[in-house]
Amino acid sequence: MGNPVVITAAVDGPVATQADNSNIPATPEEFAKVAKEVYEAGASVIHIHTRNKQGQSSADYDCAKDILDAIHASCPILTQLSTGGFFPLEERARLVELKPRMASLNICTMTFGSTVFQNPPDMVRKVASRMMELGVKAELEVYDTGHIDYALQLLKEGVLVEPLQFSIVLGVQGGAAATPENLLSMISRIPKGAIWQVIGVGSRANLQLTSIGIAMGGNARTGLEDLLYISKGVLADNVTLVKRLVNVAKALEREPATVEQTEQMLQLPKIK
Ligand code: KMH
Ligand code: ZN
Repeated sequence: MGNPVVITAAVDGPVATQADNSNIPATPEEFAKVAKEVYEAGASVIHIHTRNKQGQSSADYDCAKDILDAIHASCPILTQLSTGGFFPLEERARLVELKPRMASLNICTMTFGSTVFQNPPDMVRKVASRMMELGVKAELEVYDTGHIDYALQLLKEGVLVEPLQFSIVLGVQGGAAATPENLLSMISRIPKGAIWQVIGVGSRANLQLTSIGIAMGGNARTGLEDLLYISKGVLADNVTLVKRLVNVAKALEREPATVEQTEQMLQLPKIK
């Protein structure tokens, strides 16, 4: 079996809480436990949104540090810290100082469901440059075709480095809808040499679109950030979602990438 697939587990997200799905981790210990479980199930990357000890979304530096430290002590999974969410970008951006191997970078302001996801251009440039200085690889979350063009503009300006690492996010209200047609259109616009994964938001979209992405040679993400229910009325959990995606990959004759393979495939900078 050739062409390994990088599987990312997005275990919590910025919005839902344990009241919505009790399988969402809240404390550092819970993050560490789920990290080990998804790692053993085949994920090589964990995408994390910082939470305080009460399990609420937070941009607190110390809370993020505690979560990262607990995960790093539990298993070798690569950590990707989110700079997304609905706090001002100045606050979210501080988290990159913790030097995770990767951090998300949302490069455009947009409507996001009933709220506004604020990512002002000058601040985005600052965060991108700082990530480059620290050796933190930017995971570029793109929600529509224009965001890919904007990433190329930032590359031209020298605040991003190749290979660009795109996450094609489909299914956010305010971004492109979760359809195979939109996915194909977005993939066709990814520049040669860039790396990409599929993020499908919502129960049906998640399985359908990540499967198409894997079949087309891309990487894929799943987890409770992207869907809370595995099927109608049935709450999901992170490990089951990762196992399901690993089974899809294997059925398509691709093996989940190991941590070492992922470091090479994503060309992650050496730890500084
Ligand atoms: N839930 C994602 C689609 C990020 O992690 O940087 C949006 C998000 C971005 O939270
Ligand atoms: Zn996220």
